[in-house]
Parts: sequence; structure tokens; C-alpha cells
Amino acid sequence: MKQFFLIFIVLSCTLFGYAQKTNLIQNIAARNTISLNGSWSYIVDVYETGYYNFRGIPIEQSMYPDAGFMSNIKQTHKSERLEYEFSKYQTLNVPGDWNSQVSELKFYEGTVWYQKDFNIKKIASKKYFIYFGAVNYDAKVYINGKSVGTHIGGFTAFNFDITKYINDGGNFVVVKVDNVRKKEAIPTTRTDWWNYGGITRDVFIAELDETFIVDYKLQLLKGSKNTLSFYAKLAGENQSNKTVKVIIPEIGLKKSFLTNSQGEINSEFIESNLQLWNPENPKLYSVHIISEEENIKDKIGFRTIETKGTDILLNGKPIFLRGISIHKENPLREARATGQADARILLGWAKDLNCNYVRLAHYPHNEHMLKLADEIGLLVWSEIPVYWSIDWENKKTKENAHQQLSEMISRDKNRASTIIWSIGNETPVTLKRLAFMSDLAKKVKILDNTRLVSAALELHQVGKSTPNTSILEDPLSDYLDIMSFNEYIGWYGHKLDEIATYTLKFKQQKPVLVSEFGAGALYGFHADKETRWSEEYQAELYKQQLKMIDNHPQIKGTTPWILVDFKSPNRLHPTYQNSWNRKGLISNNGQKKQAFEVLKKYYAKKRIE
Ligand code: GCB
Repeated sequence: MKQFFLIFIVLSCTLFGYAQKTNLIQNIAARNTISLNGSWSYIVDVYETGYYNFRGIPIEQSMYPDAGFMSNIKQTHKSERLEYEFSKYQTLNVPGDWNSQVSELKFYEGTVWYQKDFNIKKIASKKYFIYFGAVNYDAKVYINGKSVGTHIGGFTAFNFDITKYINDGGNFVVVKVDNVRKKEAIPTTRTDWWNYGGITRDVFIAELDETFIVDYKLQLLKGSKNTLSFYAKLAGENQSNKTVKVIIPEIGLKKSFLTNSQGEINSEFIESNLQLWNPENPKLYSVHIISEEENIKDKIGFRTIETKGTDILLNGKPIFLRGISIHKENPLREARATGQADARILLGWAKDLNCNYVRLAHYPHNEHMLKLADEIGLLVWSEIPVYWSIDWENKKTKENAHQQLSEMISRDKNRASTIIWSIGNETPVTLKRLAFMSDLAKKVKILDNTRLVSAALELHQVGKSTPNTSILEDPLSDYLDIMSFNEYIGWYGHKLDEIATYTLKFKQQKPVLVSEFGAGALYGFHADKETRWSEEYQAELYKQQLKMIDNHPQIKGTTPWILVDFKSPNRLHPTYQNSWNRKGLISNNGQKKQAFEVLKKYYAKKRIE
């Protein structure tokens, strides 16, 4: 019996993909990798025929496990019955969503199978990992027909150890991607963005040594301008008592450390020659993290970020965050934004607007965005998609929120640009949600106490006796460093001429950010400023909103909604919207609306204040 039980566990681990969990490999681009970007064969599988048999049992667990699409069987004799064949279908480009690449898939939410062949010159002493920048939403990954792991969450990176599954020579990978919206998912069924499905970010195979540096973090110690804190973790058989060095040639820094019995280094040391990173002068240093086997190159900036009373201090000085909210979408292609070129378009527009800060909404963006923000000098708010109404009491949902939070922080913890981790957007003030989200805020502090934690909250009307007054009194604020709120005064309620004199009250003495305000406008539609959807209405709303912000000194920055028009199935007006949320300062064709200039001028003034 005991023996049977053991066999069962081993079998279920291999069959159902509970492969050993490996930490996220830090700085994948700097490793020895081959890219699996490019064309992948795909099968649209509306009924999940390739995964479940006719009894609804996963084929992997059935009598004929080879019948599943993950097996990628090829016909070897004409008598063989085969009801799919990857090589006979069209291909999809990776990274990329399926909705924008195939017109029939524009609205598709369901399962798509991806397949790609690849070659490896397998070296016995090496380890091999498959790394996905992101897959939306549920990804089951198979190498040569064997399950290597499952990942849930559409915007974070993950990797699996595939050493024992790959051959020297030809191999294939199959990924079952399912983007069906679910109540228990993060985000849940309702969002205000397009549910782009697919392998939306870069894919790599990494070849690493038996013992390798899986993770590292080099940042200034919280509150210090000259003490660096260094963390590193080795993975593999011989992790302890190994030398890991940190070298920054430009300032002659050379430090050597020994790993402890867990293969980790946790150390602090003084370095007085650092030029601090800031948006005006985004100084990055070439850093080498060197083990006995590897030399990983990174570009890292150093800065401090903290709050004092109602101020946000960057490198010890108060700063006003001149921001804009951004979705990870390229409107010109009507697609999920992917590589470096897309990042340059989006962040280039933000720079043009005189921003020093961006809110990357409403989910972690790809690594290209963060590296570019570091390079060109934009501070960043990064967020997990705990959006609107989550299944607050579901244990699995909560675990997944924690997982997505850890994955976001793990990947970007060396980016000087990232200053705020946001744990969600516009969630309702209830006790269940407080329990769920306060735990996330506490988790941020455990994972990374060198940055600030916030969330986009809601305002509440004070009462009938005090018109045009709202208060921010969310108990979640007690757990946050910065209180942020979204408000649409003048768009979802109230008149344009009520905005400038509107009063906002804040319960805590902490810095406040207006994480959203905005109005819809169709580029090229001109009318008087009272006419909805006109550029004039939007421009006027911005003027009034900026006056209101100036009347509230506790507000230390803003990220109006939003840089560019973006696709949303909620926005159905045939004349003005056509599935576009029109609150962009830039149209879906890249043209600037009048409000762009209003905000740009305001930020130019703020810059020299
Ligand atoms: C919000 C949401 C954002 C929406 C926006 C809108 O409050 O945070 O995701 O797109 O309002 O346009 O209504």
C-alpha cells in the first residue's frame, strides 16, 4: 500500500506538472540563452479536445495519454488515425497576442495550443531551463510530450527546469494557453482592458551550470545613501561556501563574499563614491556579479525613496511626481505591446509630456519597459491586477495574488526606476478585502522594504450637508506608505465648473497621489467645452483638475488616465468609442489631443518649481 502511494505521488508529480518549483532566474537576458521567439504552430481548441477525453477526464490521466495534443504525435504509417498535426496549421508570432494576429481570434477567449521545435547541443554537466516572460493566463508547458509545469497569471515571468526532459539534438515544446476569464482569477471576470491571450512575452531556453546564480539584488540599504545591501542566491548541488564577487569597474568597487549553507549571501557594505540615480540624471553603473562559473552583467542605478510626513523624498529631497498612466498596449497595432521598440514609443511619449514618473497599469509590464525607464529616467509605479472585485475569500485566489506579487518584485528589484509597488486598483472598502489586501501590503515590506507600497483607492462623498467634498478614509491606508486614489470628478459625476473648487479630505498625514482622473475625447472632434467627447471638454477638465490638485498641498503627484486610447470591450458607443476607451491624451493613431498640451505645460511649470 505504502509503495502504491509513493508511486502515485511520483506519477502525479510528473503527469500533472508539479515539477519542482525553481525561483525566477534573475536577469535572464544576461544568461547563456537561445531565443524561442518567432513563429510557433498553433491549434485553436474551443472544446479543449486536446486536453480532455470524451468523459471529461484529462487525457494525460486516461488510458491513451498519447492522444493529447501535448504529445505532438506525427503519423508514421497511413493506417494511423491522427486528428491533429501541428505542422499543418498556420503560425503565430511569439511574443504576441493571438487577438491581433488572426482576425477570427479578435474576441477569442479559450484554449490555444502552441508548438515549436528547437535544437539543443546538450552538455551533460549543464542545466536547462525554459523561461517565459509572460503567458496570459493559464499556461501548461510540455517538453517532448512531458509536463514540466503550470503557471497561472498573465503578466509575470516564470521558468521551469527542463534538464531531464530534453534531448541532445531535436526537441519540441508545447504550451496549452487558456485565457478564459474566471471569477477566482487575478484579475477576475470584469476589467476595462482587452483580454489579450497568448504567449505575449519573450521565451528563452537558458543553459546554466550545475551551480548557478539564480537570484541577486544590489540596492542601497533603506534610508542610506552610501551603504549597499547585497543579496545573492546560488542554485544547484554545491551551493555553500562558494565565492561570489560584485564588481563595479567605474568606481573601482570589488567585493568578495562566501555563500552560507543555504547558498545565500546577505551582506551590507559602505560605498561612498556613488552618484545617485534620478530622472534628470539617470546614472546607471555596469555591475558584474561573478561566481566561480558565471559573470552576469547588469546595469544598476542607486537611489533612495522614502516618505516623511506628507512628502515623498527621492535621494532625501521632496519630489512632485509628474506622471501618466500607461497600459501595455501598442494602439497602432491594436495589440499587446511587446519588445523594446514598443517600450520606446510609450515611454518616449511620456518623456515628451515632461513626465518624471509613470504608472504602469494595471499589471506588471514587460522587462523592456523597466529597463528603459531606468535608462531614460522615469520613476515607476508597478501594480498587480488585483482589480475591482476579487474573490476575496477564495484561498487559491489569495495565494495567486501573493504569487503574482512575489514574481513582480522578484524580477524588478534591481531597477532604480521602480519606487512604488501597488497592490491593487479600486477595490471596495470591506472587511474581507481589508484582510486580503493588508496581507499583500505586509508581504511587500517583507520582500522589499527599500520601496514604497501603495494602492489606487476610492474617494467617498462626505455627505449631503457638505456638497462637493470627498474624503479618503480607507482603512487599508494604515498599511500603505502613500495614499493614492482615482477620481473622475467632471466625468462620471459633477459638472466641469465644480471641479476646481472641489474639496478633498485625507484621514492620514501621508503623501497623497491622484492615481487617476480623466475624460474621454475623440481625436479631431471639436466643439465647445461643454460637449462630451470633444477635445475641448477633455482639455478643460484637465485645466480644472490641475487647479484642484494645486489647491491640495498634500497631493504629491498624479498619473492622469491615460497616455493613449486603449482597447476595451466595455466601450461600445458606435460614434465615439468603437471598443476604444477614449481617455487617452493621444489617439489610437498616435495623434496628440489638446489635453496633451495642457498637461505638458503644467508639468513644465512643475519641473522648475
Ligand atoms: C478606472 C479604472 C480604469 C478604467 C477607468 C475608466 O477607475 O481604474 O481601469 O479604465 O476608470 O476609464 O473608467
